[in-house]
Amino acid sequence: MIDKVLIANRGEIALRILRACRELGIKTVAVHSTADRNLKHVLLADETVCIGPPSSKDSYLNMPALIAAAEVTDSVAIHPGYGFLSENADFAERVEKSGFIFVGPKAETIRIMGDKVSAIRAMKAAGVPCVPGSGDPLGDDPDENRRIAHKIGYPVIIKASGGGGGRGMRVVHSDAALPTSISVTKAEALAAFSNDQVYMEKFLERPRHVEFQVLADTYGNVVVLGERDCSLQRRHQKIVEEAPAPGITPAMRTDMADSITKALKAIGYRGAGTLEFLFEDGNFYFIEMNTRIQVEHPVTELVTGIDLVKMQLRIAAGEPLPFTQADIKITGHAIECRINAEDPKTFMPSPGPVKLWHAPGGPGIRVDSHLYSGYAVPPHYDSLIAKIIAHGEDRDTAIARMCNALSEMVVEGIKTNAPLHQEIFGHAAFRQGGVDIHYLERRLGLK
Ligand code: MV4
Repeated sequence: MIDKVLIANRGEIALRILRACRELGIKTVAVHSTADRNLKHVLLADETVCIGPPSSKDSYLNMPALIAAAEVTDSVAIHPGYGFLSENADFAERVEKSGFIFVGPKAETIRIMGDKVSAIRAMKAAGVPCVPGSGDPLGDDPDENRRIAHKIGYPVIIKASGGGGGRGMRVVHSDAALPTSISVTKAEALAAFSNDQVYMEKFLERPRHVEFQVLADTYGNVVVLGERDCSLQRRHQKIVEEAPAPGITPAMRTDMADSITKALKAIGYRGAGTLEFLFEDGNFYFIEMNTRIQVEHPVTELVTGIDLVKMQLRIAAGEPLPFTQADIKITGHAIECRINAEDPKTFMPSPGPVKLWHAPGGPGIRVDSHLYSGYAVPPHYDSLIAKIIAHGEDRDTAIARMCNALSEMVVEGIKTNAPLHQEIFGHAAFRQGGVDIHYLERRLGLK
């Protein structure tokens, strides 16, 4: 096993990684900004290194500081968590060139998936269903672009190849709007991602967001751990996620697992990953792949019984997967609520000292949080302070347990979005299951 892991992240995921390391007997190095000296995982780690001032750019995104911290602590591997440098191919490359193990796929794979045109090309070539689209990047000929749009049929969506996660996209409804939409998206893409490549897809009007979790080892073994429904979102920020996705049949799940496995073997994928699909009228359409552990990984852990973060570390250590696809069973239903330090009505961040924190508990409740009474939520980073995850034999049981948990939880001193969650769990459409990606914004009267 790996002797020592440097955790290149903060907050709840850094604590999650530290816990996985401890279970595996791996020593931990916590790196932190000057604003994060009192983070729970920093207080628990075997060693700590301050890597810079509060601004992420100078600390958690500071590659030389992270590599130097790995060097001075004799770390063997670096776990990037999610966000920050987790999907930065240059970072993965520098980590490996410096002689450390990057807990994730090869830099080359991260690069392919970071470029959405090449990601779609790789998946399509292996038979994964994709959205009807241009396939190739769009050129400068307006007549040719109009022909592509007609073949696809309006409405279409122009997306930046270097984008993803909702950044750099524009919906187009007519020939008249097409040339300007393409040139504006290209200009924005160049400014935001230093890459002006854009592509075109059919715009799906009311899809659900359903994503599949995968694990692959370094020996070509791939396992698909079912799917999650992450449709409940606002401004591309997920709020509630669940597994399995309502209405997805075992036959659909098996079909998807077959084509995903084939594709990931073809590209030599390694580690944990997530393939994002839009799901509409009974069909899946691949849109992008995330090459990191995701915020919502616990719902998959609860329905499969597999510890994804421990598996990431074991794969990085060169162990083969200890199970096959036939061993994977989906048991019951799990739902996650993301608790953010924010105003539940205005969504404005609400950092500050936590006067009191009572975590919920009871049957089927898991809490992933770095909060403690007396901790001050800094204003510099993401506002996620806790994930409440409820598991039960069926969806109704998971919902009932979540409602108990939300009503038990106490956070005093800062505002949280817990009241928004309470409201959502009262909605008949949510309780029914299978709402689309626009449901929450429609329901909040934001659209
Ligand atoms: C789309 C789409 C409709 N049609 N692509 C937004 C985030 C990025 N991952 C892809 N996104 C979308 N791509 C086609 N062809 C609608 C969205 C979309 C969305 C997708 C998933 C979750 C939330 C979303 C919110 C708005 C738009």
